[in-house]
Amino acid sequence: MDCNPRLLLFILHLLMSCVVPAFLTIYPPNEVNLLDSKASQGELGWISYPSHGWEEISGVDEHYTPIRTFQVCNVMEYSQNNWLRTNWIPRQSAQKIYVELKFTLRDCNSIPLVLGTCKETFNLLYLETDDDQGSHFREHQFLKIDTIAADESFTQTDLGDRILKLNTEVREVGPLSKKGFYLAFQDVGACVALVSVRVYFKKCPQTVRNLASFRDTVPIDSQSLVEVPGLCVNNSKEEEPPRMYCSTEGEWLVPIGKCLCNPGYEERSSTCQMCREGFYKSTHGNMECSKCPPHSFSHHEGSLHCGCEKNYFRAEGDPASMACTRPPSAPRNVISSINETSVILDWSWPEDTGGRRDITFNVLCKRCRGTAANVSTSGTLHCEPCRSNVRFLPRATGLHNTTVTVGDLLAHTNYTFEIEAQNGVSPLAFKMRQYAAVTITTNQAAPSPVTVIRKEKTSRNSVSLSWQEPDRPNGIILDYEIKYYEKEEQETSYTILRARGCNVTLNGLKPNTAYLLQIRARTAAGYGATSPSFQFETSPDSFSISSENSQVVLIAISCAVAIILVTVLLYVLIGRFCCRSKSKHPDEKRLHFGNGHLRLPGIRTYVDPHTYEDPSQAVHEFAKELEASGIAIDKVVGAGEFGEVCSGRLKLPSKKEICVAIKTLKGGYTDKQRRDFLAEASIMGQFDHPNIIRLEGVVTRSKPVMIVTEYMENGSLDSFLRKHDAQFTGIQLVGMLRGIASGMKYLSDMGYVHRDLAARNILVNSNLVCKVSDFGLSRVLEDDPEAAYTTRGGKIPIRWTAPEAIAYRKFTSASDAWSYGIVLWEVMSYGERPYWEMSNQDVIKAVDEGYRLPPPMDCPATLYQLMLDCWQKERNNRPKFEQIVSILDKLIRNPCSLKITANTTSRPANLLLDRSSAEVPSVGTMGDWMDAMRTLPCKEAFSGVSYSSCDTLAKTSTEDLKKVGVTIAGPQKKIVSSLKALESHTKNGPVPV
Ligand code: ACK
Repeated sequence: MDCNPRLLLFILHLLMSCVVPAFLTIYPPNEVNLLDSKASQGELGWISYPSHGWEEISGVDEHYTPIRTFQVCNVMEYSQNNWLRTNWIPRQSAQKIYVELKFTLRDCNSIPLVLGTCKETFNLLYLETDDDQGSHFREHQFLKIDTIAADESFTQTDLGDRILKLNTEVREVGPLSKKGFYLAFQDVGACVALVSVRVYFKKCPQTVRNLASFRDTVPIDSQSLVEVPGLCVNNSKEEEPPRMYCSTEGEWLVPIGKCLCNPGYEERSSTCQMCREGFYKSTHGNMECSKCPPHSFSHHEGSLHCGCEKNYFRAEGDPASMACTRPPSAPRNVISSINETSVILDWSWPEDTGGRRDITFNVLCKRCRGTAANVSTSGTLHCEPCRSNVRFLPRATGLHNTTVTVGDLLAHTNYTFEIEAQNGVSPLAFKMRQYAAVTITTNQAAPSPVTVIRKEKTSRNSVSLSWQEPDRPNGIILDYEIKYYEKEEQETSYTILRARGCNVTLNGLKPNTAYLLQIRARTAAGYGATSPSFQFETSPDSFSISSENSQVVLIAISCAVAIILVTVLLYVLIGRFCCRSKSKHPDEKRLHFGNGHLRLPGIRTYVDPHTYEDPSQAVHEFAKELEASGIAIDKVVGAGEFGEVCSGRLKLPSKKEICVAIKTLKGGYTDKQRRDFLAEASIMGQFDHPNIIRLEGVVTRSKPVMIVTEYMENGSLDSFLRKHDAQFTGIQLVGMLRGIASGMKYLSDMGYVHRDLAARNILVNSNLVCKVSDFGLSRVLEDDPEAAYTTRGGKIPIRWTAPEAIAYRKFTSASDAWSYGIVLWEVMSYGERPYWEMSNQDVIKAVDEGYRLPPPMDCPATLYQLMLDCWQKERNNRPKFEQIVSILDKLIRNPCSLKITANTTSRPANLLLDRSSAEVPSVGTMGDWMDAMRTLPCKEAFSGVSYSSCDTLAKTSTEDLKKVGVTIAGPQKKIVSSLKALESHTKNGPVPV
């Protein structure tokens, strides 16, 4: 085979041009080239010595871009020493340089007939100089960098195989100190082609990290890192000084510190850019700009915060991320319950809280001239701020709860309370102030206690005392009650005296004995609180009775006592006989002993007008005769037992007009009808209480005969509740119930039994104040509590009446308490009919067997317990109205207690469940029940519902109903009641469980 080296070289050359690898022309950004042989299009002009050694050859790379290569292959000849020297390369800022060689090298074994001179390495050398020395070249000046061997040498020359391997070797050189250097390649007999030579140094390229920009940095020496400070990009601020380290490998390491975009700017592609319209950023930081919160806007780029829409505000301290808010609307449903000279105001949260939770309430008190009724007619009252000594509990402003108690008001005075809801932005929008107002008239109040008592004169058997009138009499003092007893006897027996003036002499006292005494004043409003106990002692005996005389004295005393007793007995008998035959007068002073309760002379007692021989006398005794010309009838509002009920206006002597209700007696009446009609006025006229309908007067001297009462804007309670099903808060309902109980307490204190207490006989005014009305059926209690008055055949409202009153006409305040329990049930069920459509006979039977109405839906457990207490079979176990008022007052003071509902607590076993509701027909089968349900307003909710058994159906709760879309309380109630009925029916058949 021909082994001519020239031929080999040619082959090599051919191969070279075909196998030039894909040279990368894009270098890493941290490498800065000082020399790149590939980049040169023309001759490189390197020095080759001797001239037949290294040869410069033109070729093309894979992209057919011309490149310059050097090759040598004098393998057939001995003692080769071929040098190739680059041009002078300026060092620039580099201290350490890298030399990257790409070359091919022929495996000596694969060259046939070589004479043992073939080498497989070549040497890389360098020479530092401060200037270009041109063609001046001295071998010995060069320092060796390394001997370069091929990782892969090629063996085949067959062109078809194309197995030439390109080697890449990189060598570091440095530190360099002179301005430039040369590289040299020494061949000592190898077959090598130097395809490319690249000389570069490394640097850390300019970069932005954590919004700080770092400049191009060249590492200083091979050991240490270079610390480089960063500069915050535009529109950003240094949070912590930014720094980074540049490694000798040209890599940035350990970024420390950072910059934050200014307010109004956000980070985008390592820069701080302005927030877009509709967005804002209020703080430094690298978070994104936020969208403007509700009710705010930003019309510019780079907004720090968003402005509020009209009528919306941001309170100081509201974060920029919070929606703009507005003042709340006025509180709703204000109710007032007046107790003498104090009033409890309750209200509901405003419908619109303005988007905030920091709601508080302020109550402004104004004292007004004119009457509350005047407000509705003339629309104005002359008001001035209340006196500073009016007491607010807990306080007047900044209230967090929806209730306040206002005390120390003047008796018989009109007040207006403005209740305003405020939130954090209210001070910014004072023009948008909205408040709810309620106008009330305080009642009479009992006098304050007597505090100063003096002893004037003392003897063996008597003492004279005087005292000062109470500080706050709150009206004209009718008399004083003086109670005294021997100190040692501890009040087990005591004596009561009354005095009109401020002094009294107590006679018949034991000598040398200590007594305790208490005084209380009485006005038309009743007794005030008792004074603290006052102690006095009688003088000692001046003589003692001898034992001989004692028997005589004892006999004499016994005789005297006997005579007195006989006289008193006769007096009582004669008195009783006279009373029966005489008509009674309201001011008549009587002693009542009933239920252990002592009613003392002077306490106003109800007088039954039927006991008057001439009933018209009773009317004029208790009711004011009005001029018909002063009454204007506006419209008919309903029908009463004796004629129409109208609304109208009454002109008062002061020329002011007030709204009134007018009951008329229809024409063609009998004498008895007239008497019975006017009896109601005679009864009503005796009462004066904020929860009893007030009689304005009667018209009896002209026709039609009329009874004129105050006007109650919301009509009767039962229809009012049905109209406003599920619309009141628990506390409002309790407020109404408290009013009714307070009115009933007043009636029972006066000895009056209503007999027809039911929601339909309670009237409601515009302030939700409930007043007891309808005194038609009522009768007075006789003095003896055991002697119940018996009606002759009158109609009895069975569902509302206590069993003993139905069975043997035992009407008492305790039977009124039973009716109150039914009213309580009516109120809590928003006007549901008690016992639904059960017949009267079934009701009597069920109640007699011990069954009771179930708790209305969502009824607080305490109220249901109160109902059950009112429905005690044993009437003495039922609560007195005074106790009912106090229970309800406690509930009002502690509204949280209303949250526990009877439906969730254990219920008594004797609940009467509805079997035959009017709207939910009696249930036969499951299918019937479902059909019945589908007639309700929420039928769609049921159309897709299927229940596997009556059991699951009957366990359905209000929550379950809400889930299927029945959200209105009315239908919910009916459905739940019906479900109970179904449960009862399926478990027990048609008999109540
Ligand atoms: O529910 P109401 O509208 O309220 O229908 C009845 C009707 O007359 C027959 O009693 C209404 N009514 C009775 N007294 C008054 C009153 N003082 N003020 C307003 N409405 C009254 C009652």
